[in-house]
Amino acid sequence: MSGQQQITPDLRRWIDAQMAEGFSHEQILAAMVSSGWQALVAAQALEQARSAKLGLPDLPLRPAGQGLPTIDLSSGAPSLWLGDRWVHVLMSLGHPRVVLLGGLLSEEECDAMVAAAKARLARSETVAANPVGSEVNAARTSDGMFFERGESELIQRVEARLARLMNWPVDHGEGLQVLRYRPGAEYLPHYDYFDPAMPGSDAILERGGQRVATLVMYLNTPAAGGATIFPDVKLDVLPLKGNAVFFSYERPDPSTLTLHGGAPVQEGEKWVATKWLREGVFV
Ligand code: PD2
Ligand code: ZN
Repeated sequence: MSGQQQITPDLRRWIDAQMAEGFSHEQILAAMVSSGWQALVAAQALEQARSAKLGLPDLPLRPAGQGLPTIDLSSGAPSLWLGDRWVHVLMSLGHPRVVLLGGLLSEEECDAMVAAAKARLARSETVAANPVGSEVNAARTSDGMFFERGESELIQRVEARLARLMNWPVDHGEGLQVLRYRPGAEYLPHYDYFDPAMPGSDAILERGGQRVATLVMYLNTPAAGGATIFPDVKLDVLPLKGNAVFFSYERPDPSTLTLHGGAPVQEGEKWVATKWLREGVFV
């Protein structure tokens, strides 16, 4: 099939009916793709239906294969309306592309995400003997878990807000990852993109292409330490509950200056939720 398909009223009605039947977003997307819809169009139609359900305006459609996640600061205003919440622009850097945001999540949203993640971290500790599906990451001494995309009303609400913030569809993002750092825990400097030369990267890249941007959201305020650091430009972002740091990388290359890490937590705990954005639909 050539050319971009159009989202028709019939398709929107069909998606609404599937959502009302209780099918998951993943199931609806898979059904659309297997009946011939282009993945990007299917993801955008689903995104529109999801926004309508939340009473939010439609996201502009993104031309396939173009551009990067972008926070539109062109209005020059210090706060951006994301359909359900104002977010404050605290700092913007051109290279590396970094934007620091204030008040992206409410106190209640942070607490609810920590509570939901804590229950799952505790469970994963009790099944630690079974390493299937677990990630071994020597550079990181925190504990982690993933929320499934759209798995709860809270996650849907936050993901829809992030899609608006970064002008990037929900389906082009991985599920939110939550990390808990205890005192002394850290994340050594790294790049979030996948090194295409690494063995096994083909399989990773098949699931939605490269990572192109990261949003780290702070779910609490540690008593001391735990900054997100960008050593190339000597930038330290102090973790404050509800705030977030966004950075994007147009190619998987150190010239993006997006080397970053989590400095050791000195006192208290640090909780973050990370959203990684992919070039294409992440499956
Ligand atoms: O927790 C952080 O500050 C941090 C630092 C570096 C998180 C990530 N990377 C990440 O989730 O990729
Ligand atoms: Zn990282």
